[in-house]
Amino acid sequence: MMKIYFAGSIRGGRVDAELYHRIIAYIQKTDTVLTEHVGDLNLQESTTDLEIYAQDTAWLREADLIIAECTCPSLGVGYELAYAEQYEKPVHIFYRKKTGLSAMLTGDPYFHIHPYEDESEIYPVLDEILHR
Ligand code: 6IA
Repeated sequence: MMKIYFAGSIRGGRVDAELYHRIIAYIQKTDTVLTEHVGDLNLQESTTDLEIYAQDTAWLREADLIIAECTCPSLGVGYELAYAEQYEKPVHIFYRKKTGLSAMLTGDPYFHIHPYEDESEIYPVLDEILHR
């Protein structure tokens, strides 16, 4: 069982929260998701930003790999991806082709980037990433 850090926008906007929820549930069929709250449809303010930062960076260091959905731009997710690269964790990024993605991600050959048109394309790629 791998420990997966799933990254998705929170304060950047919750338009894709349901999509995050479905991706997380799919990963959880075989693996552990450290960041289940990212797909929580009723996310509540519960702790301080200082604690969030300390917990999330600890989870990033603990994770076997990072999976991010980057269609909705998020400063926090961008920060997490750079942090994961510093710790040499494999990073897989999904985004909807029509919205485009920051050149700071597409231009960094370290990242595995998976553009898609339809959500159904995500799941077979996840199967490969998770060695199913
Ligand atoms: O800049 P953003 O908020 O969009 O950053 C989103 C990313 O930062 C996610 O991938 C999370 O891992 C992390 N993150 C941001 N906020 C939180 C949070 N609570 N709890 C855990 N991880 C977070 C924020 C409280 C919320 C109700 C606003």
